[in-house]
Amino acid sequence: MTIRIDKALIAEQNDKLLSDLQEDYQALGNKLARSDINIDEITAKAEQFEIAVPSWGTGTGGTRFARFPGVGEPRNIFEKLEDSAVINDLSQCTGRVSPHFPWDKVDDFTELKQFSDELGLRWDSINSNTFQDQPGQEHSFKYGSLSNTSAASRELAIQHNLDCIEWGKTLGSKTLTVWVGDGSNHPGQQHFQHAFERYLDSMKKIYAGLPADWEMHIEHKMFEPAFYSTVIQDWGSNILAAMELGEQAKSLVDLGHHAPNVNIEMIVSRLIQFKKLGGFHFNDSKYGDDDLDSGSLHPYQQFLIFNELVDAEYRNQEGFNPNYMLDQSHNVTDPIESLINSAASVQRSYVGALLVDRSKLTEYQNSNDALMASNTLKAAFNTDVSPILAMARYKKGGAIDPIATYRSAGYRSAVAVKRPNSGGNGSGIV
Ligand code: PSV
Ligand code: MN
Repeated sequence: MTIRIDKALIAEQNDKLLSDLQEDYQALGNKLARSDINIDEITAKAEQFEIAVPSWGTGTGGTRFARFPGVGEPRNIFEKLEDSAVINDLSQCTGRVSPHFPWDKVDDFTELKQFSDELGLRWDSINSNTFQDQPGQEHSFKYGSLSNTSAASRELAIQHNLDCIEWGKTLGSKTLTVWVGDGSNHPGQQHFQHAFERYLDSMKKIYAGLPADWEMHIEHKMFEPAFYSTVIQDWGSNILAAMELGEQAKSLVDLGHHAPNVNIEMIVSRLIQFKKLGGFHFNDSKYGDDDLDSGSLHPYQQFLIFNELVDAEYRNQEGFNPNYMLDQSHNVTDPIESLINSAASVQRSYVGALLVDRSKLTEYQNSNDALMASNTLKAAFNTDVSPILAMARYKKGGAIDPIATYRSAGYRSAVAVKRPNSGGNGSGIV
């Protein structure tokens, strides 16, 4: 039987916090009104904000050294969905789940769709996986998948992506996300151009199987598992591939997949300009693809990305409809808490960016007033929008304080009883 957070408990916890929230909301509303901002309009936008949860993020992650399984972690896609429902019940902005195949493969996708419907969840982008071999796999991906020198391995990788599209159709998804770890560890190991040609050739075959109302999102990553060169290592290779494939192919930006100090918000702007921004995998990092909780280290970078996104939204930029998703590895926290916190952190960046005085910013940019342009962004970033986020959750039936409510519900210990420690969650080290 599915365990949910009791609605009565959410209401009871909210009752204790509501009058303080109303006071804080009123105070923030008065402050924003002085800048001609209507707080209720901002809250209405916050209510519409959605970010998907990665199915694999609900399990405990690990490093290449070890994985320490969490208590009561989900053992299959049905249990991952149960946890996702809890996250959404409390946060009210994570109604979609992004699956990863074959990790989440089931025999009966109609049954899976029925189960997600019952939980009130929808399906986000389908992630294919050709970065590891499956048991008994006939042709290995050890030396790459879509760009492998072996035609048989390439065919297998192409077919897997086509299968993902079929499974996604049953689930009601509209996007296929393709990330490959193909690359090399030694200078000279791989002919750069030929590997990219083979990749494009394979991708064209997948693209040909894409339904007309689907998009294909290409995800680049600078390094890992390949440590010398990676076929789709940067946004340059990414957009080139997306342009070569056609309109339905777009680039996906995972925040942890760039060289250190790269200006990600500017990459976002370029992709928006050329109608190639497909979506995001949000996370944070200090050294590499650390997959830390969103906004835990660089909240200003996250805000600056949303500054570009909100700017495009307000300009009604053609072809602008990016998909937001978290892609994190939770090694030392309860994944449910991390995902709730991270979704709220990304939502905070969105709401903060809505507060930027854009006409003033344009004036300062045009008059080359660098200091005031920067201060205009900082004024929005430094505004504590917590009351707006809490009010948006409350109005949608979520928790004013989702972490506290989750902890008082005792969900983790309740599911631990029916989910004995498996030692693994099927997703390996993510
Ligand atoms: C690769 O590091 C990545 O960011 C891709 O999105 C994968 O699908 C995901 O992590 C899980 O390994
Ligand atoms: Mn990713």
